[in-house]
Amino acid sequence: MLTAEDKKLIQQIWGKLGGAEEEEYGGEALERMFTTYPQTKTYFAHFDLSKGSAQVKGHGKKVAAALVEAVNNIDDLAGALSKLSDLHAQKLRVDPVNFKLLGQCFLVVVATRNPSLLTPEVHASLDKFLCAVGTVLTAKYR
Ligand code: HNI
Repeated sequence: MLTAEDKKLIQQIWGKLGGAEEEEYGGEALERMFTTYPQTKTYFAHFDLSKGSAQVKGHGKKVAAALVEAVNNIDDLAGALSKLSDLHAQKLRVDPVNFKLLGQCFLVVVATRNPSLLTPEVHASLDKFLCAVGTVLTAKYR
């Protein structure tokens, strides 16, 4: 459950990440996920997963855009992510454990690029937010 304080911190940090760079966060998070947790590559067998892959970058942009959409609709995550929730649950069938892995990688990207912004409080709120997104994307599994 995201508190009013969590929402404030999440919207603030997102405001500070910066547009162009933000797009790269998704790609870097994916690259880290594939390298650190190679089992996640099974879902992307049809992708070129080599270092610097344009396909991974392009997919990262889509993931980042979905996260921005979620931040912009933080009071209605289920509504904002409804279509993606259908896709991940009914078509892609990604095991829910993988959302935690991608979330961790995303946090590492934010941390390495913005060490001063990721205070323990922001870290905690961002972690809750990423977990909430994962919960919505896997809600229709049951
Ligand atoms: Ni995910 C497609 C967003 C987690 C595997 N995913 C998408 C798309 C978005 C997206 C956006 C593109 C939809 C479209 O084209 O209409 N994915 C997100 C978000 C998260 C997430 C916001 C969590 C923060 N996805 C994951 C995880 C996995 C995953 C953890 C597996 C490890 N996603 C996929 C796959 C596709 C996908 C596979 C289809 C890719 C393709 O283009 O074929």
